[in-house]
Amino acid sequence: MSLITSLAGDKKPAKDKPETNAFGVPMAKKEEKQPKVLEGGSLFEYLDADGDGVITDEEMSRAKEIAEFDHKRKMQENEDKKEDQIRAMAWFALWGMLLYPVLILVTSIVGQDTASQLISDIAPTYFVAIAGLVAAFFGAQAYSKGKSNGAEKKKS
Ligand SMILES: [Ca+2]
Repeated sequence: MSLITSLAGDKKPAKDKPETNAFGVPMAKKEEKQPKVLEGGSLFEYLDADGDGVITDEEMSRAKEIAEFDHKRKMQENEDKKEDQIRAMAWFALWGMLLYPVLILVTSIVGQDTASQLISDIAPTYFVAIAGLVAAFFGAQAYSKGKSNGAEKKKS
């Protein structure tokens, strides 16, 4: 009995002594269940939507949802702009095709025979290139339309 108590007594003071690291500096006691605190000026302060100083799980997940939504909207806007750009380009190409013979006519009427000859020489290349461009445009349209239709059908 006495041996047991003396052993226990020996152990106790060692436990109370502050723990030191390899350099002999006492380490701060680690308290269990310490609340987590954001550092000052943290990037994630905005997550505290109601400003009560606590970032709840709900606030965290909501912020994630909002971020995802913003990202999706940005992507859609980008896609929209891209489509507008391509459409404008296709119109420009079509107008060019339409006005090309007129240009030849105008230069020949004005008397710029060399110019009209040069433009006529370029015409075959030009028409093939533009036809390819417009065909690619309509092809891409049909493809993406079919793809989005397919996705909608899969959803429903
Ligand atoms: Ca909060």
